[in-house]
Amino acid sequence: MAHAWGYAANNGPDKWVSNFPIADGPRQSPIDILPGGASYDSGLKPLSLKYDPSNCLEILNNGHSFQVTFADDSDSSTLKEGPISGVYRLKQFHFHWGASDDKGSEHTVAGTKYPAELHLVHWNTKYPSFGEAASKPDGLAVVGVFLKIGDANASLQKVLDAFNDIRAKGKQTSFADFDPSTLLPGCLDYWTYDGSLTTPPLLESVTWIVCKEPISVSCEQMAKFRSLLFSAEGEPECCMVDNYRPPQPLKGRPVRASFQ
Ligand code: SG4
Ligand code: ZN
Repeated sequence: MAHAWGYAANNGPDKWVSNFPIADGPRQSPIDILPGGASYDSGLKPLSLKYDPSNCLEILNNGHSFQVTFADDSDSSTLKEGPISGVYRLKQFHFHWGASDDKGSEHTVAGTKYPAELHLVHWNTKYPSFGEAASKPDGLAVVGVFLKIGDANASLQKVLDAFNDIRAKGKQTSFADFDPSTLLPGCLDYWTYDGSLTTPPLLESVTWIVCKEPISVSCEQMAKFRSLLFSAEGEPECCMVDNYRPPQPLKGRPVRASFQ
């Protein structure tokens, strides 16, 4: 990999293994979820999500995606139960999306690709910080939500309306008083499996919780995602699209479903 990692031909997912050998590891993400291959586990509890909009801090273009970051110095925005034990704090949420509506999600369902996927990233408070948790097998829990073309999504629009201030890599602006639970589907049935971060350093520390029910996004809203840039101000403009990793080998891992 000649350059920093990215999603282009010369530094994209196929090239990551040269600098990050764990890319070929035993619990990599994302995966293709085969509903028929997932086993219903009656012991899986419903997700308990409690988010405080006052923890919402800022929105940032990091050159790979954009993310909305949260104050994580108290237990006021947390994920509990579901497949995890203990208390996990919300750190940030971000998205992955395609250059066109026929691709963009990281997880797929029996080969079906969605135009985008939302990730809500939480860290296990049995560790002192996100940074420490990120390298532990039970350190992170990411809730994934598919976006499907349909009605415009009013909650998502609040996020997209901040894009004019974060068009280029490295740009950030304050983003206050947003409740991420407004982005969740009505039904919180999920699949869960042990996996990894989907970007370098690809650490195998993520309990993945992928919601069965997608949320809606309009074609116009998808177009707005594609108005962001991978490039920094002053560099040749390069649209932020196709910032997803394709499915990785399951390697015998169980995928469990919270629903029948
Ligand atoms: C995106 O690039 C986020 O912007 C990153 O957030 C995130 O890295 C990365 O995806 C991987 O996360 O849920 N897709 S994922 O596995 O959360 C981390 C930051 O760079 C470490 C903070
Ligand atoms: Zn992600």
